Order: sequence, then C-alpha cells, then structure tokens
Amino acid sequence: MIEFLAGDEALAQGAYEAGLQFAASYPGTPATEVLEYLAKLPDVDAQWSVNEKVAFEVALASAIAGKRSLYSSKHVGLNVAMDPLMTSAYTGVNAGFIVVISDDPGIHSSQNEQDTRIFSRVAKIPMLEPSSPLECYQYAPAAFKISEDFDTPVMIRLTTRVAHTKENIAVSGKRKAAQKEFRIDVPKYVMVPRNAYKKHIILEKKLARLRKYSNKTPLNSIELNKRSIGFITSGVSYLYVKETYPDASVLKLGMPYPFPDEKIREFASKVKKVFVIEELEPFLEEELQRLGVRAKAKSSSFRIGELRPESIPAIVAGKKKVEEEPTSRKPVLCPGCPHRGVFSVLRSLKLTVAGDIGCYTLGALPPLGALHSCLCMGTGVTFFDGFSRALGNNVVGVIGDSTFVHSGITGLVNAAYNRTKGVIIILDNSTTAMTGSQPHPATGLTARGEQTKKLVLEDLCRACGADFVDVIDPFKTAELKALVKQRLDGKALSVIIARYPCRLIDRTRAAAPKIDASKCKKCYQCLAVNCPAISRTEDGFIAIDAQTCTGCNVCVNACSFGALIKHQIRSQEP
Ligand SMILES: Cc1ncc(C[n+]2csc(CCOP(=O)(O)OP(=O)(O)O)c2C)c(N)n1
Repeated sequence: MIEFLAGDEALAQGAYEAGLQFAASYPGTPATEVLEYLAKLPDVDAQWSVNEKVAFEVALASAIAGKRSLYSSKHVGLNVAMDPLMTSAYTGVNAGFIVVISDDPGIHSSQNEQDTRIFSRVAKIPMLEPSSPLECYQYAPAAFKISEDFDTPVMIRLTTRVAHTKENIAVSGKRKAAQKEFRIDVPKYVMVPRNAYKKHIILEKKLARLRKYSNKTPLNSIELNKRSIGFITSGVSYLYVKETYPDASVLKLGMPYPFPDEKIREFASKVKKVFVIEELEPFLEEELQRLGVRAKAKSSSFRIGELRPESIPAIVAGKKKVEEEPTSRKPVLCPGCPHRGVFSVLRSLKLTVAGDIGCYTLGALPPLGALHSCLCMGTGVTFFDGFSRALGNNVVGVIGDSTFVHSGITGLVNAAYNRTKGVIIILDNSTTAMTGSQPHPATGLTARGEQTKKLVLEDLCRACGADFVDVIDPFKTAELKALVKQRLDGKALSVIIARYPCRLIDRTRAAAPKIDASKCKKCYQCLAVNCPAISRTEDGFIAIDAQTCTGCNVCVNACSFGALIKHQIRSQEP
C-alpha cells in the first residue's frame, strides 16, 4: 500500500505497525502531526496531555507497565519534560519507549533554535536521526527494538524539513503484537539515592554496550566513493551532501549517539579530507575532536539558522555564512481574531503587558505594540508577577487558554500565595489556535474529538486564589476597558477571561462597517488595531476590504469620531 506521508506521519505509521499502544504529546510545530496522525488510528490510546512533562511521564509509565509507548513534542517541549527525561535513562523502560523530538532550525515557529541532539548525550539515551520520511517510517520499529534490547528510552530527532517533507512510502499496514509483562521491581523503579546510584553504574555500562552497537549497526553506514573528500553527516544534512557532492564518500550517521568511534576512525582512515556537515550546534564536530580525528568544521556563523544545500560548498571552502534578508511578509492576527479587541484596549491604556506564546504574541507587532515580553510558555503569568512587583500597578499579564492550562496555573497559585495584586487576562478562544486548533482540557474534547470532562477556567482560577474572576466578550472593547481599569486598583488579584471562539471555529460574520469620510479626522486610530482588512488610501482616507472584513467592529470602537459605522447583522460564512 503506497501512502504519501510527511515525516511526522511516516514515523507515526512505523510506530503503529511496530505495535505502539500508547502515545502522549502536547502540540508544537513541527511535531504536532505525530499525535494527530495516531489519534486517527484504531487501537492506539493517543492523548493530548496538558503539557509535555505530563505527556512524558504518562507515556513512560505506560512503557514500564508493558505497552510500547511514544512521546512526541517540539524541541522546547522536551525542556518542559527534562526532569522525567533525565531519570528515565536510570529506570529504563520495560516495553519500548520512543521520544520523538522535532527541532526547528531557522526558528520558523518557536521561541529559540536549540539543538536537541545534545540532550541525548546529557540524558544518556541513544538517539536516531532519520533523513527522510521513509527513514522515519523505518527508524520507528528500529528504535523500539533498541529500546527493548537495551532497556532505555530512545530519542528520534527530526527537524522541520524531515518532519514536514512528504514522500510516497510503501507501508505494510500490518501491526505487530507487542506486550510485555509488568513486574514490581523496587530497585529499578524507585529512584531513591541508593537505588539511583546503583542504576547510574548500570547506565554507564549500558552506554558502553550501546556504543558497541552504534559501531556495528547499519544505521551508521559508510558509502565509499571518491576518496579525496569524505563527509560525516546526519539527518537532512545527509541529503544536502548527496545532492551537492554525489561522488564524495559519506559516513551517514543514522544513530549519532552514542557516537560510533570505531566507524569514524575507519572512515577517516579511508578518505583524504574529512568534513563535518551538520545543522546548528557542532555536535558531531566536538565528538570528532574528542577522538582526535582531524576534520574540517564549519565556520561558527553556520551554527545559526537552517543549513541549505547551497551552503555546503561555502562550508567546504571555509567561508562564513551570508545572512539572508528576511522576507517582507509580516505575520498578523487574522481578520476577526478575538485577541485584537484585547490588544486594542491594552494599547489605549498604555499598560506594560507581560506576554506569552500563542497567536496572541502577534499583539507585540506595531502598530498594536501591546505585548512587551515573551520567553516561554507560562510567562504571561510569572512575568506579570515579577514585573508588577518591580513596576507597580500599570502591568497586566496575558496568556492563551491552552497555554494557561499548560503552565499558567502554577504561576497563578504562586501570585495568589505571595499576595501579588493586578490583572491577568486569559485570552480564551477555546482552542490551541497557533498549532492548528487542537483541543485541550478547557474545550471539553479529546484528541479524537470525543466529549470529555470540561475544565471550567473560572472555577479553576478562583481555586488558585484569584480574588475576582470576570468573563467578558473581547469584542466589547468599551466594557473591557472599563473592567481592566476597575480591576487595576492595586487591591486585588484579578483574572479576566476574554472569551470568544477563534475565527477558525466561529465563522459567522457581519458586513464591513460603513465609512463616513466627512467625520474622519485622519488620526488613524482604526489602523492601529492592525487588521489586514483596513488600510489607508492614497488620499489619506480609510478603506475597508469587504471580502477580508468579518464585521468584528474593533476598528469601529477604536474611532473616537464616529467615522466608522457598524453593521449589526451576523450571518454564517458560505
Ligand atoms: C514548551 C512549548 N510547547 C509547545 C509550544 C508550541 N505552542 C506555542 S503556543 C502554544 C499554545 C497556543 O494556544 P493558546 O495559548 O490557546 O493561544 P492561541 O494560539 O489559541 O491564541 C503552543 C502549543 C511551545 N512554544 N513551547
């Protein structure tokens, strides 16, 4: 059976055929599709967990209990799951457990550009790096086998180009039965100091055995061609090398950690010059240095951004990276996005806004410019806390509904416990919009789209210690503005839930506002709401594109002169 699959999907299919029984994840580009694919398959218990730490722990426990299991997330997701990851190499797994991580070189959709290959060395777990969707499909069963043979989690590291490239793959469609017995084993699974110390000794021995395996496995393969130049490479960089230097000799590392020392030495002895071609950090390069193998490395300028096939001759020539001009297309909140109402209010109140990650981070961009920090998930609450302690009353925090459930709750408990006062706004569009509209506990739907217990955010916030919890429609900007002002009195900790479904869920619309040019003072406050539907004409007046406008009226409310007149009737989009 031929299927046209992206790397993420091929990996999921390979894992499924290898007898995967449980999978847990939290959405994050470019890894989201792994769980989305699995949630559509029969006989796999697939869940969106509330965050990556929870996902990792539930999946690891399922493996320990005897079911082949999978965790997947984007690179920064593994930071959240770092605590269980670090000790999972000690406990081992029982049934196979694979940790699928997708890095985002070039930062297409992330808050940083980390190279998660390094984590495999830090956490002492083996790591595989497929180069293509076909290899994703093939490496998943290989990873389960290594995981069970060596009793260890196995990381499969992808990057955007591998995760999102599509390829025709002949899939078997057959599913292997894979179930192990669970035995209570206190020295193995109870990581108190004495047990953990012994497990560390065992782990070091295991790593030595894994290194031997890494030297033998065909996952690490030498392709001998012309001997004048030899490339050591892995992941998508392998394809770029093959495309650019088809006649060169190549050592392809499908299992870069533990590093296959002997195979490297063997390869280096067979070619005249060795080049390391890798994206981001000098992970392989440092291992070669440790071995004392002389190799030409890239300029450190290539540590930043995606590697491109065109860069490889430049690396071979010892040149520096030439920075490209960013594209002129800027991201913007969708027309009709409910977040726009909140930011237009915060902008008009000239507040300092602690922000977070989601579609709403776009509130930072001019002319809105109403979000002033964004570090990692949860900081809409914790940065609000720290900022307001240092700066006083003119601070609010904003956080999306999915992000609040992911990592905002503990920050709110902390703020209440330490008597912080001020306003946190939960931008509740009833979905995880940024990563493609996945459900989360406050939507009342599971990964399969089935009804489940719905987390009631207002009750939760009260239980966390908020003095006031208000729910408001963010398109009612005048009321929202009055409420924010009222709650910013320095006397209480307030949560305002700005609730209106994402534009991708609520497709109703009204006609575009009418423009009364005689009243327009050309102050351009309407343009400051940064809507793609509204623009300035050559003669300095305002035009609204009726096709793009959804009739949300945020621009109408921003006009102090009555020059924009709203339409009331809402209808369903065709
Ligand atoms: C640790 C971590 N996990 C996942 C992501 C990917 N991600 C960024 S924001 C976000 C949630 C966005 O949903 P929400 O907070 O509801 O805001 P919305 O996009 O709907 O406005 C996700 C999943 C990330 N950046 N960091």
